[in-house]
Amino acid sequence: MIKTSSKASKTLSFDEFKKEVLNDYKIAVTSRECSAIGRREVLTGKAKFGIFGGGKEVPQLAMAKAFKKGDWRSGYYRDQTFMMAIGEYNPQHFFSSLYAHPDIKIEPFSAGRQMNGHFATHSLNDDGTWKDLSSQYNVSSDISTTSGQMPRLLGLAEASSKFRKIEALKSKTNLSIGGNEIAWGTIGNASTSEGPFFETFNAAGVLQVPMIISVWDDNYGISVPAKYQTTKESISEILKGFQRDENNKGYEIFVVDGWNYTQLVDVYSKAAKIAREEHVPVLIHVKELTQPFGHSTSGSHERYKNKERLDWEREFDCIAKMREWILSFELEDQEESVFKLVESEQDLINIEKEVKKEVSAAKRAAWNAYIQPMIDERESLIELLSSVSEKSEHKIFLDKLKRELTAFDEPLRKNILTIARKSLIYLRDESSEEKENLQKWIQNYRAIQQPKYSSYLYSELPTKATNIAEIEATYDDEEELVDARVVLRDNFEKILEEQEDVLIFGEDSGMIGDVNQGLEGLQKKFGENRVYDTGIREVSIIGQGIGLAMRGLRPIAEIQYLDYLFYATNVIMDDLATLHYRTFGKQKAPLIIRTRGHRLEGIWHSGSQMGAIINLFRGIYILVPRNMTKAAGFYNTLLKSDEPAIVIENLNGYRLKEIIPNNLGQFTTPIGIVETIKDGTDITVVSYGSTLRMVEEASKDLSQVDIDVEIIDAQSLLPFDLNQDVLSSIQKTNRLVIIDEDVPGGASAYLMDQIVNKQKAYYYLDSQPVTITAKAHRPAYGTDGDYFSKPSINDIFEGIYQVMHEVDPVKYKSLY
Ligand SMILES: Cc1ncc(C[n+]2csc(CCOP(=O)(O)OP(=O)(O)O)c2C)c(N)n1
Ligand SMILES: [Mg+2]
Repeated sequence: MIKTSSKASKTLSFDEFKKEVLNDYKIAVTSRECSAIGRREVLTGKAKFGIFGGGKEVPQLAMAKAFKKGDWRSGYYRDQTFMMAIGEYNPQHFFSSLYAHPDIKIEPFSAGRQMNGHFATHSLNDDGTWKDLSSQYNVSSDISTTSGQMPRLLGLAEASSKFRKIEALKSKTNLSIGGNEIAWGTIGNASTSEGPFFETFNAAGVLQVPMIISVWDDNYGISVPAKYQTTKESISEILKGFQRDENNKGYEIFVVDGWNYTQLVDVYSKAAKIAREEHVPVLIHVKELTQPFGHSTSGSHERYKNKERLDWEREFDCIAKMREWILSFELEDQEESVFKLVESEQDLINIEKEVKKEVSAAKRAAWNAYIQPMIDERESLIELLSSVSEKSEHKIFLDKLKRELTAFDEPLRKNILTIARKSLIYLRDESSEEKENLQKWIQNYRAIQQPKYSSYLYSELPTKATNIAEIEATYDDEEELVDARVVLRDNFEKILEEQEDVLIFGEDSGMIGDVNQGLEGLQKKFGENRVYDTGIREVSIIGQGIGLAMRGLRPIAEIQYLDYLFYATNVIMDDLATLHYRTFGKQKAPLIIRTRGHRLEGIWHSGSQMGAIINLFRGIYILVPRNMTKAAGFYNTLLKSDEPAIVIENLNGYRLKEIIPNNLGQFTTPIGIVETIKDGTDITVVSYGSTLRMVEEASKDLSQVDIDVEIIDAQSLLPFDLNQDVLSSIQKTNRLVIIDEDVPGGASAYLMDQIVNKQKAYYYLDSQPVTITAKAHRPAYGTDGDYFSKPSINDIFEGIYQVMHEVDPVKYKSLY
């Protein structure tokens, strides 16, 4: 593997300098050759899609020189040269990812789960513990949404600031050496038009964190030129107001041409010094880049670039310019001897020829490694089909299937399995040992293949959150009733005392201790580095949390109200929820998102959109505690494990009274376990959050009319009821009502599917299962708005009564 040394700042002997430059040139040419051959692989059908780093090679060599072990990158799909230059990527990896090889050892970024150009390194050992992140290069896993890499970058940078400022963290040297690490962002010029870029940019200026953003500016975003993307057509021009000066902290801003190797090396070395030593954010606007192969394999840039631009791109191609520079380089010393980087052009031609051979060999090796196992698997199926067809009445059809399978020169698993599964249709009323072998083969094959595509959505380790057993809250003999927010506050206090890596932040979380005072006084006690205010910027609050968590800290990021979580949908859904899955379990971000919702009033503060949350955020635990003791227990559980979660506290529960436990910080609420809060015999009612209190109220009225409901608190929507306790309840009552305040078809439909289909409660139901939900519209404001929008106690009573009326219309006479 080729690798740059990172000695740019040292004076090199000429020989060393020459070696480094030629090695850099070789990396750039290797990267370009990969792009060219990669494009061909797609156009000839061996790969589905390709997006490459052509035209951006030279600045990435410079960035790689300044990038040290312990540093982090959060970038995008153009960075293949950087990845090669730091030694984390080679041509065989390149082709393996193009083919989507589903083996993490061969395609180390995502085991083929992501399209090519989405880079990552491994942060975790096989047992889930952190690797020594300080002594390795760290690349946070890329996502495809343009600028989606920015919010996380903020947290990756902020972590250095925390490791530098918080004394107790200084011993965690596997995570950081005194906060000396830089978080490096890369982004395309056009993607700077996105909100997450501007939000992150401003936040990093406020926080003064060691972050360097490189903008690779090729003047286009696919076909759309800068004049439609950026005011004044220049991101550095419009961000000038962020430049620091004597009076104000801010950014250091550099502008450099992307084809100027020596200037780039110089700028990157200066930028790194500023960020690393002073913890000042830096923008490097890298201009005059090109895109020699167009945006991706989906189209050709000749469609939207005129001849003048195409000519310019050929002339200013960064590798062509670097080549010119190498050829023209001459250095005279005092004795007037002349030093050259190459004797003649032939030296470079030799490098270029060697690269072509190497890349071509790597491509063949990657393809063979990808295809050979499938050819072997096909052979074993053909054998099985042959033996089964000999004894079958449907030999003609089975032989046809066999011929179809043989006809695939390069079979995929889809082809193999499709034929295998079809064959069972012909064999459905036959029995033979050969058929049994075939059935076993199919089941075994699926059991081996499916996890390659479906594993690691959540942790699969013994430490996973759902394995943390319940520890019940315990109470003094003289029970003390307090405002429920005090339970939370005192529990957070215990957490902060006991776990020095926990950081809590959000809008109004610091000085006033959150809008409901669940953090009251904690900033004072633990300092501004542990409990702190942020700007109003939900997207980057979550990004901040992701980055901090990826670097081994335990952030609790607060989103003030549930409805504002949706500002951060992209970053939660695309980044946080997929991180573990998309890295095949090699990276994690155990971020806890704290928010408050349920039963708020009005269109903008409904706090009810649970259906959206559970469907968009698979990969994150979604917890809906009914009171603050349960909520505190969830925080305790989550901090004993290492997975991301959203905890939704009840907004209208903070001032209700709860008894303060005497084992704060210790008791846990189990994840994925429901709780039966009232036993009953007639009907099982499943609900969660604030609605439960109304269900409890309604159940009193129902008992007056001789209806005895069993009430189950779901508590945890993702995952739901791992022990199938709801099923046991329905086996007793034979009836089910699900109640929530989401829209019809929202979380109640999910619960219905879980209970009736997954748990198979339909076997035990004697009445139609019913959902009682809010209206389909956003809730109107005010008491009456709420009454007519969300389920009321009357609605709950009548909904349950109606089920019993249908069972026994004589006993439970119609109300209307
Ligand atoms: C949120 C989002 N919108 C649109 C796209 C589709 N898309 C992918 S790349 C791209 C252009 C990006 O241009 P630029 O940031 O300049 O990067 P370049 O490809 O030029 O290096 C677009 C529109 C996307 N991936 N994500
Ligand atoms: Mg661009």
